Amino acid sequence: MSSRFCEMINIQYPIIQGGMAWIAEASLASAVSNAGGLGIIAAANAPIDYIRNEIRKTKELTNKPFGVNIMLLSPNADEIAKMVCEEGVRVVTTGAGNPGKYMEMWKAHGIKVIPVVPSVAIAKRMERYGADAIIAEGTESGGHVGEITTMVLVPQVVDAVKVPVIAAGGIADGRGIAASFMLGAEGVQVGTRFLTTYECTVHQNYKQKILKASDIDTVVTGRSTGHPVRVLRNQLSRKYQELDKRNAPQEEIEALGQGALPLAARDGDMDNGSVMSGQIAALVKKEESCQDMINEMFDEAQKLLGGKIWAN
Ligand code: TUI
Repeated sequence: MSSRFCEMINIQYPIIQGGMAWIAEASLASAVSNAGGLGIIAAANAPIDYIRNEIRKTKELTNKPFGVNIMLLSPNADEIAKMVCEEGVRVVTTGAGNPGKYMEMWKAHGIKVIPVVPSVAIAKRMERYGADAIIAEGTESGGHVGEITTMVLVPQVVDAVKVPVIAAGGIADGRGIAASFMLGAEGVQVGTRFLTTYECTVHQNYKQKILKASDIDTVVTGRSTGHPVRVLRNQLSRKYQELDKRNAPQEEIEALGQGALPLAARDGDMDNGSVMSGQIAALVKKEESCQDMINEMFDEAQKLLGGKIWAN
């Protein structure tokens, strides 16, 4: 089994923690990195100084590699792209758009760039721009999603590019890791299962909603806005669905989403907040430390694969 990805980033286990908006900050990122994975701080729509501070805090909490996820729909994306160079960040993952215009600057600063992509065409384009690895994210994921499932997307992206491919979407245990490797991935990105770790600072109500979720509890809202988002069903998702059904104006739909993420993640409002989650939430059954979670997942994957899939 290849450990090309681990060697590239200098991590022990080939697992990236998803850049969950309003959730993934210094506490979670440093815990994942200290456990041997790649912890990620989500820049999302946050102000630049907030993110800079999270980066500095993470550096105090770990001396292992960590990264920053830049959500390209953010009005601050240009500023954040420059700031990560100033702060000496070693790895950047990107989401919700094309990072092409920043690539040269990031490469010049020695940053490893790992874009998240929802299709083969975008994966090929990212490799041409100089991506060091590609995260192929299936529609099972939480948050902003594409159309294609992980099972279908990953092997096609593996065939289309030479750089390591990281599978994302629907992975929450050792079986998911083993399956991803069988599809040709050299690593996984996991979001939803990290939500219920002790080090994840998301509101306790959010954790409980993940722990109680069943297989059919997520829905994709906002398809008509061009930014479809997978969330756990609640009062807000039902409002979205009503607006979608009667072809409400874009502005009305987008207004509904304003502030909905922090409302769920920080204030714990499970009715009016946007509770982003992957379809795999039902497989998440307990709260635990990041270290225990990662060890358990990779022990199981190793048994299933009959060999090690990581560096040391
Ligand atoms: O980005 C994500 N997941 C996210 S971002 C987010 S914050 C948000 N909130 C409200 C509305 C929209 C976003 C929550 N979850 N995943 C990675 C991802 N990237 N999924 C899809 C894409 C993507 C889409 C198009 C990547 C590239 C792309 O390229 C378009 C182009 O122009 O080439």
